[in-house]
Amino acid sequence: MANVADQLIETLSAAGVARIYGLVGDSLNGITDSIRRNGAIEWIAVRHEEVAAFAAGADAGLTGNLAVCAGSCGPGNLHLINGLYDCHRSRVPVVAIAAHIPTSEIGSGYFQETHPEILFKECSHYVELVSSALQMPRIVETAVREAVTKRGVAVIVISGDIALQEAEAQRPADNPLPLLSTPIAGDKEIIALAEFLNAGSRTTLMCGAGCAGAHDEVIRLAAKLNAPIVHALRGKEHLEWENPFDVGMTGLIGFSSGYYSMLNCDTLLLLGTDFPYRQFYPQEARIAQIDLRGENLGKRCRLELGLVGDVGATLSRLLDRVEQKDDDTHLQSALAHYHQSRADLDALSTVHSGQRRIHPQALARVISDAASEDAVITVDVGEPTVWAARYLKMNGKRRLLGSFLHGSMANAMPQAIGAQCAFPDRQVIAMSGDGGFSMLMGDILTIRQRNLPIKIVLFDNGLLGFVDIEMKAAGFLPIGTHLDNPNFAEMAIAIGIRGIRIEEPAELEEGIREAFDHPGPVLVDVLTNPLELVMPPKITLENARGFSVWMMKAVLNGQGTELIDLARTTWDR
Ligand SMILES: Cc1cc2nc3c(=O)[nH]c(=O)nc-3n(C[C@H](O)[C@H](O)[C@H](O)COP(=O)(O)OP(=O)(O)OC[C@H]3O[C@@H](n4cnc5c(N)ncnc54)[C@H](O)[C@@H]3O)c2cc1C
Ligand SMILES: Cc1ncc(C[n+]2csc(CCOP(=O)(O)OP(=O)(O)O)c2C)c(N)n1
Repeated sequence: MANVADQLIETLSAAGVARIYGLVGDSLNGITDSIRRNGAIEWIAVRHEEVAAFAAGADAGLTGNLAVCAGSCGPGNLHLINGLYDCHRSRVPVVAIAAHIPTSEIGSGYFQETHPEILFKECSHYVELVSSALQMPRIVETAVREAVTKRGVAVIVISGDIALQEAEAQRPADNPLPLLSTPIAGDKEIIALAEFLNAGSRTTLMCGAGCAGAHDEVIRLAAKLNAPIVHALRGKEHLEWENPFDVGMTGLIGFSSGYYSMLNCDTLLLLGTDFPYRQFYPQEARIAQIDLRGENLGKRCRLELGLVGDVGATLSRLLDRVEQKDDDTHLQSALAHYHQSRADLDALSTVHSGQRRIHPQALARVISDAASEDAVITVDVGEPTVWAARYLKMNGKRRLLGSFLHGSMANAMPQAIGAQCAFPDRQVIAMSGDGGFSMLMGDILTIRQRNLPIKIVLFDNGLLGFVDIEMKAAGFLPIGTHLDNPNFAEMAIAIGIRGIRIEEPAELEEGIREAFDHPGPVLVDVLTNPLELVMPPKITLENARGFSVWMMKAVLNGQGTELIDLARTTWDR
């Protein structure tokens, strides 16, 4: 006789779920037992539930399919929360199973009691308590549809005793997944946008994650408008490659060419981006935006025209209505500026004979050169995000994952676990900070236990580096940023996986290639120079005090030469 847990698992399986990431516990026993008996879904056991949530998020983000994670009651599901915030903010479809204390004890301050419906509220579209077998399978089907349609997290809260109750007769739907269609802006709106663009003379396109799959349409539009293409970080993997209009990323860790291309335009079109830092948007330009979500239109800057629709589908209908521009002065200035910025950054990534420290820029470049054609690269929050943004070459097949919206440390290794489980034959590389890696280090044991051939490359600078520079730039003396690290390569060997330590610049290329050629899991502990993200010039203690680095209009270019003035600046500054 089927029980409620069986219905849950059967419904998830019908929705195409292949794996559930989690950590067992008494309150989950009915569900894990059902997974064992059902056999269609694999249980991926991790050492920390936060890892389960990050891994599920990476799985969903890469495959585009629904992914699932699970935690036992109280502390077990509390541990999921940070990872679920990341999934929710990154808009990947994830269902979380939050097991709950026995129904008879709810409200009594019982052992491990929490109120998951409250706790998960902010990091989900849907969180519902199953308190009767009669609610099933509807609650699970609704959770699936919420996660997939709205893109984000849905949480099913279920007590162990309910999971074990006999199921009611209601059969789960054969396929609970909705068929999604592509929203396209209407004719009237497309004509308005064409008129808006035709009226501009110095147009810039600012592109984000919503341009996934729209590479060619965006390039064709740029060609018609002679428009430089700036990207936000999450747009990098979709647009930077095979793009003659690319002028780099904007933002604190971006290229100054990205910033100036936006500042110096008279017409700005935002495509599938929710780039959050308002100080980097131009004040004077006329701005239009295309986004799937109407609520995101004009959220970060003053908009003249906002269109709801899919970028690719909307642009393909717009293109014929846009006039070909002749004047390419704006584009050429932007490209020249970009090539200079690119050359300056590339110079920081070369290895010279006689160099004593390994520059993290060089490490990132070597990773990019050695990674396979379709590698999945995950990057930790902190300086690894900076090096990835600047030195990883994308090609339309590689994928780049980070905690770009939630900004949580320790994401890279957990996301690599999800990526490798979803794609066992693809190369998966985690670019980890020493702080980030050690935060959820326990799950290197999951990598060993499952023999996942992940390449962990540790940027071992002995520092919580990104915060160290933030403290200095804001006029504080660094405190609590020093890390007294062990030899992580020896630790990996003791754990039972390949460990490689790289201390000298001359060993860098060979060490990374050796690691990437190794068929199993590897940890490469690379001692990198801690002092790399030089502070922008001219920022005095006085004007910086009280502001975070994020509030400054500055680009940390590694040479201490970029301060973006608050005043309007021209190309020949
Ligand atoms: C340490 C650190 C430093 C960072 N520094 C920078 C920086 O300097 N520069 C930078 O750019 N970022 C930086 N980031 C990342 C930044 O915080 C944002 O996450 C990023 O800029 C958002 O990129 P996005 O706009 O492409 O993606 P999102 O914020 O995900 O926005 C995508 C938008 O596209 C819409 N959309 C999705 N699909 C479609 C579709 N098919 N059609 C139309 N619209 C669609 C969505 O509704 C959303 O509004 C940093 C992050 C970290 C952790
Ligand atoms: C969970 C969490 N705690 C704290 C922070 C603040 N923070 C952002 S980056 C960072 C330092 C990261 O250090 P590390 O992983 O060693 O990378 P590095 O910047 O040194 O390369 C910290 C503490 C955060 N983003 N997330």
